[in-house]
Amino acid sequence: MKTAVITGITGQDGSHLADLLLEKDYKVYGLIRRTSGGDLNCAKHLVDKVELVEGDVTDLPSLMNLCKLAKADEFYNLAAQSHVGTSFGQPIYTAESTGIGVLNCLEAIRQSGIFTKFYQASTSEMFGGLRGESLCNEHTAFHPRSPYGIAKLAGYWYTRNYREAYKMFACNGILFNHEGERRGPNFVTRKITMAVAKIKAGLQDKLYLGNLDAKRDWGYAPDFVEGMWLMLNHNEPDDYVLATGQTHSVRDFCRVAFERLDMDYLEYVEIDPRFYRPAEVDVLLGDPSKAVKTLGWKCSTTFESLVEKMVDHDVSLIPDPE
Ligand code: NAP
Ligand code: G4F
Repeated sequence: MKTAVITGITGQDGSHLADLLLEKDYKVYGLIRRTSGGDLNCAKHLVDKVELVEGDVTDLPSLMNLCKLAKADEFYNLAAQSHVGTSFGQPIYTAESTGIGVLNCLEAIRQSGIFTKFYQASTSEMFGGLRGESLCNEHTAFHPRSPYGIAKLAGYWYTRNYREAYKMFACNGILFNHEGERRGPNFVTRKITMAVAKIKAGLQDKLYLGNLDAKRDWGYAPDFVEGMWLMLNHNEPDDYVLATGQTHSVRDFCRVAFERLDMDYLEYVEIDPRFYRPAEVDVLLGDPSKAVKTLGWKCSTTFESLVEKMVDHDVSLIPDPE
């Protein structure tokens, strides 16, 4: 039986990854933060299936404790302050959790002396958008546009440095946006699909958004966590882009989501400048050819079916008026 550690297990990706590793018969340890409310968010269904250990990626001793306890074959670092907009308001905390947190994980593994493969949740935000090229791949120059993107870029380089300096099996997954039924409510896709369900049920009147013209390469989260596992189970450590190779605007997402319930987004969506960002990433579009060719990775979900799955799920959460 293989053993894995997941930081960020209460989030969208961490919970999907835990489901995948449990299916593969792994023993899974998840790092959780102590919160006043004790809410496990997306990990509620995992309580009896995985070992949950309290700690924080900003706290090296808690990570060393976890490494010694788990003696893991694989360590997936998914913990981060992951909201780009929030990172402008909380840049220091974002640097500590999203950037230095990666260094803490790598040091904890190195100091434990146990051979553990490491996955770092890097991001397309490091590219900062398309500038001249038609899509981004592993060779595209980075130009982050937010404190989040900058912190992630530090994490990317820490990971590469530990691979080169200490011969660690350490990989960066440079993942483009991926969404789904467990997406946090403050990310634009879930904010839209939750609003669509509530508006249809008469529980909400309007949906207030920021930049409708931003374009993202949106895939389905369960496809992407499979790619994380493939990276750590390849024979050589390396860095890979995971993306769908298609891009759509926030406006496109609204149109398809409202149409799913026979509504016209133009009647409900209003602009609130509070949701604009001080610096925007206008267009993201990724080229996953390396992961497809080398790892056999594929994404199975189209943009339209992603939107439909999310809307249908949020409709199912609306309580029956009876
Ligand atoms: P998410 O839903 O926001 O989950 C973030 C997780 O990190 C939560 O479990 C959160 O725990 C945990 N966390 C935050 N700060 C922490 C800290 N200081 N110590 C320990 N845990 C902490 O994010 P996601 O969408 O699943 O993304 C997973 C990772 O992939 C993130 O690193 C994100 O930046 C990166 N990424 C995501 C995407 C995407 O499109 N989803 C694309 C590229 C990269 P709490 O529940 O306690 O808050
Ligand atoms: O859903 P978003 O907040 O995701 P964003 O900024 O692309 O970041 C996500 O994907 C990254 C990978 O590329 C991850 F690294 C990161 O952790 C996160 O998962 O915003 C998407 C777009 C942006 O252009 C934003 O300006 O939607 C635009 N937008 C328009 N109105 C909005 C809103 N975003 C949010 N969150 N809320 C709005 O009301």
